Amino acid sequence: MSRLDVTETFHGISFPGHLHTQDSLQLAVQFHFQDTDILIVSYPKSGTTWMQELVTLVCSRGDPHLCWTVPNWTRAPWLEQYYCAAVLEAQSTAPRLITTHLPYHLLHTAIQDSKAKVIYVSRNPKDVAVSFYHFHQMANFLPDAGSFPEFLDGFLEGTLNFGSWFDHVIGWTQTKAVENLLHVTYEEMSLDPHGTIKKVSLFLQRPLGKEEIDHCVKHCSFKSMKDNKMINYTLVPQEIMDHSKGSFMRKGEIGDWKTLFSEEQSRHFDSVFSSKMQQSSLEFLWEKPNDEEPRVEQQLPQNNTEQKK
Ligand code: PPS
Repeated sequence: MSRLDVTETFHGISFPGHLHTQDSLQLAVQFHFQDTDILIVSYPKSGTTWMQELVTLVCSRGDPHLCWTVPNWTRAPWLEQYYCAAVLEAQSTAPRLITTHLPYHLLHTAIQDSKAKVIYVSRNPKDVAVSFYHFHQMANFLPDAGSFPEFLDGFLEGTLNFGSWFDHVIGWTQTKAVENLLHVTYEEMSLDPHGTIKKVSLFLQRPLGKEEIDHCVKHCSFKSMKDNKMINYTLVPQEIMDHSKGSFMRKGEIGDWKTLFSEEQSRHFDSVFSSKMQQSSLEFLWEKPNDEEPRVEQQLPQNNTEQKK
């Protein structure tokens, strides 16, 4: 299946036709979750792959064997991609680890009565936009990104592939969206890997010892993952992902948006953010705390997320 130039539009959202079909999207929204399933949910470029690695390691108590021998799309397939059903069918052991970029409003019917454990991963949307922009340069299954200002407009308007970041985050993190949901941010994974792994392991009811947590931290570090072909997408043929134009494991930093955003773009982004996130009760810690007070984007009541440390 190549279909590099095909875009599938499903419920008004564009998806790359290379891995998505109308059938695969329809199957996803009707999926029957098992109570033992673990579902990683994210808007693209928010730390999905990192969480796939982290959860794989937590489930193996820090043993990297699976991470080094099985590609991430086989051990944690994307629910909406065409090969998912076959991969899950071939798996005999629980828990099934499944990934999705679908927004809540498309998946809520399938997930609402399930006891599956959902881990929602979010990231500073400015960093998401920059990472996604660079990814468009190398991923031949995504449309031409255009200039960065054009791309940023598309991001803010929600017209890029996978839809609106704002709808995605608001939908999945609203109160009682899902019974068992843990919200983890890219930033806390970066700033407090030990604490994050402990938190994820407790959520999955697989508490780990200190040494096991140390192993998880080591094997899901940026450096370790960048060198691991099971997760760095170098197994994907050049005509699909052009590695001469960039790396999937690109920088792995907090705040890289500052390299591309102008001051004016940043101000505009902040004002769109404030207006679109008015109804959200999330608090975000997006800057590395130094001597100053960390920058908190919004301070409203907390809902079912657990990202305050
Ligand atoms: S995708 O295509 O949606 O699955 O992409 P996703 O995995 O969500 O996001 C890719 C970005 O995550 C960074 N990444 C990491 N950063 C720090 N540490 C680790 N271990 C790590 N693993 C992945 C990856 O480099 C992409 O971010 P950018 O900013 O482009 O480097």
